[in-house]
Amino acid sequence: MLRCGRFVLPLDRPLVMGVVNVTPDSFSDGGRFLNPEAAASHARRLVEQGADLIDIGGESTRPGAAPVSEQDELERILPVLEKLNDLGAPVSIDTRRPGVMKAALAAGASMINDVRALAEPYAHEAVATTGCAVCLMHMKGDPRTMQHAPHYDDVAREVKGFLKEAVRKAMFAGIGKDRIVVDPGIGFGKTAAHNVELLRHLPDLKALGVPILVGVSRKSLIGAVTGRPVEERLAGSLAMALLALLGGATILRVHDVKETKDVIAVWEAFRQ
Ligand code: 7PJ
Repeated sequence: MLRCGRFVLPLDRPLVMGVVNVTPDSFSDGGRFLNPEAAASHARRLVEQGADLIDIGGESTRPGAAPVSEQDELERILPVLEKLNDLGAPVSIDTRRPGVMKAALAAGASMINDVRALAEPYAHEAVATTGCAVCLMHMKGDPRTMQHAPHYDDVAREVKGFLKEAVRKAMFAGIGKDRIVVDPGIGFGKTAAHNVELLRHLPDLKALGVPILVGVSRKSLIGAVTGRPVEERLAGSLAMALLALLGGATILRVHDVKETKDVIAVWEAFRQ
């Protein structure tokens, strides 16, 4: 099980994390849920569709995205969080900033999803003193430049080594293993070939002894493989989600919750 603030999530079946972006510039749904009311009702709809947790982001991390100020990030996230206190499912906040982590956790968030794996000063402290869960993700470089010719000698080994060290640091800071999730960071400083290689080596990450979160939903990887624009990547995303399950993923971060639940149903029928 995963300890996640006031929630405890079972891990005997795969979980779905539904994405709600409150950014004007996210690649697949940027600008749709900038209004807190619209964002909150989208989160509720995703939970009705079967999302086990909701991930809210106020700073786009898509390739080339410009950073936003901490103030702007807080102004995007906090009004949505306030409206979701009775959601009945944990809310994760996608942020790299310790100040945003603290404010969000105080406002009822149950998980921190950090694409920088708590690299900023005081990020470990912001998380350690609470009971929230944390997702430690691998990223090479930063969103502005990460897709400029990323290079690895052995991508699977490098990512696993990074995540192992990130888990060690988190535990050293006092974050219990039952609160930690790792993520290879599909699309974050990786070519399509790197991403496929990582998916193929996903079972290697099981040795870290914590749940594996994977996000492929609508990503450019799906575009590279299928040749489809972002609004036509559902089928490719679902097929890739099934491959992630096959590799041992326990949490799928997706935009299309209802369809992904069907993939999980197929997977459950197959594996039993
Ligand atoms: C991911 C994420 C991911 C985690 C984004 C997008 C780009 N957080 N935030 N893993 N992707 N943990 O939604 O496609 O793959 S933003």
